[in-house]
Amino acid sequence: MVHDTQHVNSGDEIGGNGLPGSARELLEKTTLIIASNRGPLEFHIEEDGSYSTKRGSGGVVTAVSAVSRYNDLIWVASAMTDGDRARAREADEAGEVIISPPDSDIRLRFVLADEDAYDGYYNRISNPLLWFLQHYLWDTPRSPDIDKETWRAWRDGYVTVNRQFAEEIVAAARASKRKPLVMLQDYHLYLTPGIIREMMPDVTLQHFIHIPWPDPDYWQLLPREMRSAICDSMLANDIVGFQTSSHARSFMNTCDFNLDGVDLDYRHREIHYRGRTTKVAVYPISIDCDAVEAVAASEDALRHEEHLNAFVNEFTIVRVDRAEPSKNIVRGFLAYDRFLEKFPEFIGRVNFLAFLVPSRLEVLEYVDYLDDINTVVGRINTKYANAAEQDGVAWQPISLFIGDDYPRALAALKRYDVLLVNAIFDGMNLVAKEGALLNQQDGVIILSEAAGAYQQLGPHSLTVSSTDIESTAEAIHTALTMNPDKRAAWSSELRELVRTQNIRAWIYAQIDDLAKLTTATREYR
Ligand code: GDG
Repeated sequence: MVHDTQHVNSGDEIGGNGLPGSARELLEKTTLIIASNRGPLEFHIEEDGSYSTKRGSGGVVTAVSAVSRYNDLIWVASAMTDGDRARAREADEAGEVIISPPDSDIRLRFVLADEDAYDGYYNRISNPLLWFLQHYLWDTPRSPDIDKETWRAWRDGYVTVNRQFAEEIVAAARASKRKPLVMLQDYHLYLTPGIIREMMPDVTLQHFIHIPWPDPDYWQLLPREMRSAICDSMLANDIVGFQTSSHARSFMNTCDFNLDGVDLDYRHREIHYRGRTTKVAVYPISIDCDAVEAVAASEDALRHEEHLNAFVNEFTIVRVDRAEPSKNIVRGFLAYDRFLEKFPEFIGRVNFLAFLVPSRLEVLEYVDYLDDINTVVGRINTKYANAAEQDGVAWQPISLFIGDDYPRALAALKRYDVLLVNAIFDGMNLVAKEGALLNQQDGVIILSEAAGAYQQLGPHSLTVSSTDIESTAEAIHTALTMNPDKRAAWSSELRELVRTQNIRAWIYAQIDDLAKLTTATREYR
């Protein structure tokens, strides 16, 4: 097993001031253009017609803010709210290339797609087609059906919006006096680098993929025209980054499989294609420890923690996830049921608290999955309805907390004896890192091998195969009966690892690699 931790700078190397000198020098000479489907902030229209803005809480926004003081930074993103769209139109009419919202250091350029094109790009191709493909989620005898509508969504949606992204990025780049450095995010924008490269041959392009990259055989479920276009465009990047080394390797193999004239250099993780070299790198994403700790210590979280006292038991198992098929929530409950069957001495002494955020309810599979979750929880709770009492009332083995409440989720992470993170295939699973940072019980993490976090946290966690209900039940038992010294040692190792390999380390490692690349090619000199 290859552990990729060495690739990311440690907190100590980064030091108090942060960035290595060469990387800082690069940032001072360039304009960093970050492009992602969802932007770092949203505009809303108030009753008096004025705009208010709401900043997103995602880790990437925090990471980028950490480097923004060295750089002339611009974020290119889809206009998603009515306020975004109105503000984008206003900017277009006024010839305002970059929007600088008041009270914010973020500067923006919106991509304003027409409704139909956006629907094809987002609701038909990105989610679910690419998301399902990249998480190996298809029940292949039945799905996907690539039909006339899919092709229309590809040509008039995905291709169109990716072109628009490229045009807006190039417009932002041309408006800047400094050299542009473009960092693209994720699966919504696979065709964007190829178009940018045609428009600006000398630009530096980097693309980070937050989700898994499956093997070339599985990519064959997508028509050749689509997958070749994706690979061809991705190789217009100078660097393509992944969460794990296995995703990186699969990407290299997928390019080789789908394109003619590809030359792979596994030793240096490089792909040579059409006279260009693309470096393939591994940057496991992480969390903003200070921000996570601040939310966990907030009044809101403390209030939730108090409320959770009524739900914890002698032993408490927690999971925190979007209600998302790739997270493997149903099998987690089946494993818990099996654990109670095999080890009946735990009946009445252990509670499973599941904090689930409803997600993508416009996609049928997600609605069905939420139904499956409710059904299995109902069945298990009914099965044990008269099995034991807790504080004088009937014991309930599983409590479901459904809804969007981040402080509550973090409050729960402080309290687990076991955190179950058993994703089928996943990018990183930041929840595992948040748990490692916040937990106050020397809790044990059960991690599936195909969760991205496994490569870093695996050595100090119990690991399972995601489909193996029997072994997951055993792992729950092992965790709950583990020697306290071992629990304490693992917890402290994990906390230390997350503290040093934090979200700043993630972005600094990328900028550092870009600096090495531009030095090697004598660009920006
Ligand atoms: C994608 C990839 C990759 C929890 N409850 C609530 C809430 N959370 C937070 C968690 C965590 C985040 O949401 C979920 O992050 P994950 O990494 O676990 O999963 P995805 O959402 O699937 O993220 C994934 C990630 O991108 C980053 O690259 O790791 O593999 O799939 O921080 O604590 N957030 C809100 N309300 C809640 O109730 N708003």
